[in-house]
Amino acid sequence: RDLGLDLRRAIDRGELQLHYQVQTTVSSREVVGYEVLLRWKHHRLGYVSPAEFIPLAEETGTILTIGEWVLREACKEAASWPQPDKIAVNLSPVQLAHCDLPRLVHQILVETGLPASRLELEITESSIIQDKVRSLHALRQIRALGVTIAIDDFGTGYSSLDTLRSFPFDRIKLDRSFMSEVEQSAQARAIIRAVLALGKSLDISVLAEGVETEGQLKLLQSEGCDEAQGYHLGRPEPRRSSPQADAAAA
Ligand code: G
Ligand code: G
Ligand code: NA
Ligand code: MN
Repeated sequence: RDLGLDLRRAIDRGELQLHYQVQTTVSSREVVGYEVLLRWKHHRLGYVSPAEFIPLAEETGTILTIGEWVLREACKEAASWPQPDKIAVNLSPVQLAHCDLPRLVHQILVETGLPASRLELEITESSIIQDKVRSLHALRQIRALGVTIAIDDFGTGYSSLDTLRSFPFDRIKLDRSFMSEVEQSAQARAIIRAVLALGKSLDISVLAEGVETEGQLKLLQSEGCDEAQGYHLGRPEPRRSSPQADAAAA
């Protein structure tokens, strides 16, 4: 059967859902925002991983429709929250290459009433490399709206430093592969330290992804890392959940 066709119908069938994963400060675990993670509950197959259907959506072009839906739903949802937490939305390179993206982002912000400063867009290095001049132009226009831009999975691309030089990112998201090795590998620790120093000198905040243990969090704290995200702080969940609210309820 045709998964691509099913994906095109997924929005109308109500099979797409947004999950939210909390991002916190390292020192006091205050909420800094939530990353939106898309989930597809296929009517027969059950949950299909985004690692599987995002590439499919990119190949078929369906990602433009899906990406717009995600952005609109995420902004609508965040605008309804009692606290002005930030919402971070992943962007596909295909969306970035599409010329109407700055206009679409502007339109959705106006439509949903979400202040631009509460929206962050996460992009990977590879999405810039594909058509650099055009991508950077689009990113500058989006940033001029007051939306912040994070570079995702930092450290896994082949030209991280060149990317940082070309665009004034607001946040570096250090790839979770460094975190998984941090307690065993002096190299991983050295790289984290170097990225933190880089962030400080460029005045870009650094968020460590994939924090799964208290030990990893302690280590980040001793290295002076600002922010973190990972299963230890909160799993992606259908509704926004705050570690502080959980603590207060306990
Ligand atoms: O949530 P999970 O770890 O299964 O996500 C797998 C991959 O899918 C990650 O790389 C994540 O960035 C990506 N992803 C999740 N939600 C979205 C989305 O809304 N848009 C895009 N483009 N990618 C997403
Ligand atoms: O590529 P991106 O960083 O957007 O991917 C986010 C993905 O990472 C999501 O699929 C999410 O489910 C997953 N994720 C979030 N926190 C953790 C964690 O602590 N450990 C692992 N292994 N994956 C995580
Ligand atoms: Na991301
Ligand atoms: Mn990432």
